[in-house]
Amino acid sequence: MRARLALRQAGQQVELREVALRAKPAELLAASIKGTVPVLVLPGGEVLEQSLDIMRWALARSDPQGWLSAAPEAEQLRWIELNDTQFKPLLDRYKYPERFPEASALQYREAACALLLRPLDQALAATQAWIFGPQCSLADMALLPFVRQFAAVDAAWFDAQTELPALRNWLQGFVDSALFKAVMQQRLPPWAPAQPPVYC
Ligand SMILES: N[C@@H](CCC(=O)N[C@@H](CS)C(=O)NCC(=O)O)C(=O)O
Repeated sequence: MRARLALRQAGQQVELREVALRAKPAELLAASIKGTVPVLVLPGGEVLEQSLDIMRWALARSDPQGWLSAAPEAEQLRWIELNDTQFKPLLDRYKYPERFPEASALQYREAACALLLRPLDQALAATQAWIFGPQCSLADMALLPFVRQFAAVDAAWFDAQTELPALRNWLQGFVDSALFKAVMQQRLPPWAPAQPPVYC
């Protein structure tokens, strides 16, 4: 999702190949043995295997709203690293507590709130807009898809969280945005070798 958001924001057209993770095509594994998505194969043969690298590649080519320059890179990376290395594992545990029986879903949810969502709400309350100020940043777009997933685990609970008003507002703005809607609308069936190319 975040790679797709950045590609679209940057107006970079790439061929999209949807992957069913239960049936990874040989072409995916040939490009990237890691077998995770997303993977971007560049015309020169270089392969980008991390969503964040794809975001940066796209925005380095065109960044019409200045996501990269909205805040110093180190400050943006602090939020992104917290999300990717600590919040994402808690999100997985909150989503699938049966796979992680060491704690309960509610304990994982509380840990995720304490780690990321409350600090994020405070940052957003201070700016009344995006994480760093009036301008959307790479960090906002790198985090939003994960916060959206978190909210969706128990939407009724999330919507009742009056202690996270700025965060809820930020998420709602994203869900309502033309960029998010455009990416969501282009949902594809899994790619097969004979399929004609589909571009974003
Ligand atoms: N750090 C990687 C994480 C990628 C990742 O874990 N992707 C998941 C899907 S969202 C995946 O491909 N998992 C492989 C699998 O479930 O077999 C990135 O952001 O690109």
